Amino acid sequence: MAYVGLGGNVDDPRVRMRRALAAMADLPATRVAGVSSLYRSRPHGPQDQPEYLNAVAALETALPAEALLEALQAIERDAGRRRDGPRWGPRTLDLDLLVYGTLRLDRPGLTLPHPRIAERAFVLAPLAELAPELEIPGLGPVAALLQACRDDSLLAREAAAP
Ligand code: A4P
Ligand code: MG
Repeated sequence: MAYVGLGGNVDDPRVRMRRALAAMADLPATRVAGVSSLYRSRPHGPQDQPEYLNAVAALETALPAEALLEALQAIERDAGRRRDGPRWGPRTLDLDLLVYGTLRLDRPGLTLPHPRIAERAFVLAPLAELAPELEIPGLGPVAALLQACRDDSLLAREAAAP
């Protein structure tokens, strides 16, 4: 199972996430096996930007990790994502490959698990909701990571899915 983090904070991120989920479901040999609730969070990075919405999706896929990341980047582009803004600045749609099975990888274009998982409550909370028993390769159980995470950016869990 692969887990994808969805985030955005401008131009109606909820609608963009819904479209991104539909696009992921359309990828070859791929099924969206589950989606977390939406979470509202304060921005990590520059504070002079709107709140974020975040969620996590579980994908069952036969695509290799590199091909999956490329496909996610194509979906970001289609959502109008511009890469010329400041790092950690506002974005219409950010898709991060959080976990890909038990794979551990450290390549120039792809690190797995995603390097900043453990310090981000807006990733750990939806991930733990979706897969409470998940072991994050090299890091441990998601529930323990969430408990140990001192990030206070998480504001609320919305009732609805994206
Ligand atoms: N890359 C390497 N490993 C991965 C991976 N596992 N998943 C490379 C995705 N990408 C990976 O990413 C930069 C490069 O990382 C890619 O070229 C890819 O080859 P990017 O998406 O182009 O750039 P980015 O997203 O602007 O930078 P970065 O450092 O990935 O930012 P993050 O970590 O995605 O953070 N605050 C809240 N509350 N909620 C958020 O969702 N998101 C960000 C973006 C900042 N603050 C936030 C949130
Ligand atoms: Mg990213």
